[in-house]
Amino acid sequence: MKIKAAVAHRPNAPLSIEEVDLEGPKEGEVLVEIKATGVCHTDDYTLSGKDSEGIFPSILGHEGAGVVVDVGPGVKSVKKGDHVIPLYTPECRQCKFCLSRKTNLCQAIRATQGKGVMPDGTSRFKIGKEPVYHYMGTSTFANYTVLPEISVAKIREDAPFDKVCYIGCGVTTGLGAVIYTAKVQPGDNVVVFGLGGIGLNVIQGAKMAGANMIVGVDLNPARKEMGEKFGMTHFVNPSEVQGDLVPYLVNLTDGGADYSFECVGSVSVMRQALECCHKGWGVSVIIGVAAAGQEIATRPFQLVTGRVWKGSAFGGARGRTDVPKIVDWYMDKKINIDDLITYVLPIDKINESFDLMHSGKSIRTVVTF
Ligand code: NAD
Ligand code: AHE
Ligand code: ZN
Repeated sequence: MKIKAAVAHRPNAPLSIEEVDLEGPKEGEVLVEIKATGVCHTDDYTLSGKDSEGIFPSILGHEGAGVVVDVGPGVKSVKKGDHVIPLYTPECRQCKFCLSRKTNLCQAIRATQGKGVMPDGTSRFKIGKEPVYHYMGTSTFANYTVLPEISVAKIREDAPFDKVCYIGCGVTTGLGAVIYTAKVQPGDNVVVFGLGGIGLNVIQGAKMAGANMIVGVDLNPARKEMGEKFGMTHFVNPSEVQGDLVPYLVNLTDGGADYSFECVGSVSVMRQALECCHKGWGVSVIIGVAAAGQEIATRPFQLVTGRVWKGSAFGGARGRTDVPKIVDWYMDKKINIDDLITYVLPIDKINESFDLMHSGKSIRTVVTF
């Protein structure tokens, strides 16, 4: 079938809106009509050419919501008409990783997903005779996409696509890092670096968990008001701090953070996030994605003296199990998504979403079809 997609032909070039051929779903696959998609910093990162797994030409996008319009042979868990959120972290419930109960990182299709192809090793997208590659197993910058059955979470039908698409990445990543990865407890002091589409959801999660101090750190002064709306108790702009940021934060939190979260993707900020943690027990969670080739550093003494460095992908959430619950939280008004969606644009204007991100004007832009 002919579909409309925003194609990334090469790094750093604007996405090109064009007609693409999409082959129907094969065994174990589903065809989804994408109704809305958020634009995440990770899409921008891959488009920048710094992602070691970035492949061109490809159809980016991993924060979508839509409707199943066709299913391939053998598909049992979803049917035509089901409302779904595509999952870049699938949940097969059969691989060693799923069965371990220790991680959400299902590996059933990770190798082919990282190569931009479906599990059978081929792409469903083409322009003329040339393949166009999938991205993160989702490719939501298209009005139709094909996904493996294990890469969709069925959600309730009354949930608005243009809001719950954000649960496909940013909301779940931020809330989940607090609830599933860190397991923040009432009374904990939390420091969040980077108050964008992810960090504000970390703040929202910390508030839900009953944290005491929720300190937000961002270079953009406009993020203070938004942070406070979501439960931030203290705002720190590093450019306004006299002297080093780390001792300032340790002092502010009476010895250091119980939990810190890095939501920027900068290795120097990752070091600050670890070192502002409390001696003996503070845990720092890396969420930000740093460019290929970058490495983190600290004195081992920081770990010897009890600080813990860990990471979180998709908030540690098991997509098919947890995403429908997070949709319920939104519908029950337990979480606020609406105020974080600062712009809604038609697909033809998707390139403006990257300009809004770079200028610091947007938290999340949602693109509709
Ligand atoms: P964003 O652009 O919306 O927000 C980034 C924020 O960081 C901005 O507010 C910016 O002002 C701030 N910032 C920049 N430099 C800073 C510094 N030195 N100190 C403090 N703040 C600084 O991006 P986002 O969509 O929120 O994504 C954040 C990061 O998380 C990206 O690296 C993205 O790729 C990554 N990410 C990871 C996962 C995961 O599963 N691990 C999921 C989604 C996004
Ligand atoms: N291809 C990238 C990996 C980037 C990365 O870490 N991605 C996160 C999700 S970011 C969503 O906005 C993730 O889920 N990681 C686990 C995984 O298996 O990819 C690179 O830098 O190489
Ligand atoms: Zn994302």
